[in-house]
Amino acid sequence: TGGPDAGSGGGGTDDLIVGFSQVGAESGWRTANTISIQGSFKAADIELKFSDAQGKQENQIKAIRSYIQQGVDVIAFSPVVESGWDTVLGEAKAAGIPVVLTDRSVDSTDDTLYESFLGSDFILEGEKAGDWVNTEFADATDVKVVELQGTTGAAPANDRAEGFRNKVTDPKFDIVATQTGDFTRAGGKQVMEAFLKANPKIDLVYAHNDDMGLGAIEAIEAAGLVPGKDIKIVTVDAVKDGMTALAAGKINFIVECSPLLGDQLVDIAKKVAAGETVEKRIVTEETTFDQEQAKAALPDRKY
Ligand code: GZL
Repeated sequence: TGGPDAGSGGGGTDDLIVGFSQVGAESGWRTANTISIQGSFKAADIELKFSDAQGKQENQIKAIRSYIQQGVDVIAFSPVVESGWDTVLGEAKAAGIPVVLTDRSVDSTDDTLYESFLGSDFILEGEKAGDWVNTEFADATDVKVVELQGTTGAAPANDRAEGFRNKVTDPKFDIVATQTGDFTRAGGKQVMEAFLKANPKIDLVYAHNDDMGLGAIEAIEAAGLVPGKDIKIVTVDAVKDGMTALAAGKINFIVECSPLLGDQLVDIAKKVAAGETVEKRIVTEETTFDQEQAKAALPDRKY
């Protein structure tokens, strides 16, 4: 009893237990992210306790408290919104359980509350979308823009909005409407229907993810307009359905946001459990796609 293999926790990967709280299942990106994380931990033969919060912060807080009670070795999660985590992360710290952030971050000023944040630079993603807009509309004089924002309060929504506005500064661009579609296809469709009713002229849709862009396509077509031509669309993620629409000419540009964080999370969890220091911030590598690049990339896309 009590030997190194007696489930002492952190004694080695074979008895390592990690608790993960996932945002939900709101988009194609999220599904791919879940598959990546579950697949990587299975391949590493590390026990992963996994919970889906259905997009509710209180469910994530409950899950984290449960992992603390269970005495897992590492807690990892993707915070659905940026704020409101200091108390529960303080409880994990008091219990001596290290925390790793993936995908989205928190706005806690106390960065001892987590060991590492692995995820994309969402401001850069917004800036990449803005750069494309400036090029695409270089010769235009009066561009009416509508924005489908991600989940209110979520880091990708806040930062993709900020990054876009860092770049799209010429007064010829007029963001006539902006509203959250909650990162879902249904949300994007519903909000775009309202935008179309309220705005006689729309030249561009900036959607914070592919799923809302795909919903906007349905609304645009239902209004008898041609997406990608009458109304141009730029989105973020580059999941298979988005890339298919891009290759078909219904979307004009996609900024990639990689959901494949599983292997890196396994590596961080093992190091953290072993008491090794890890990089505080690990930025995901990702690119952008135009319509031609999407056609070429589609056959090899894993998600
Ligand atoms: C981004 C991730 C976002 C995706 C959406 O890293 O948090 O949440 O862009 C997903 O598709 O719903």
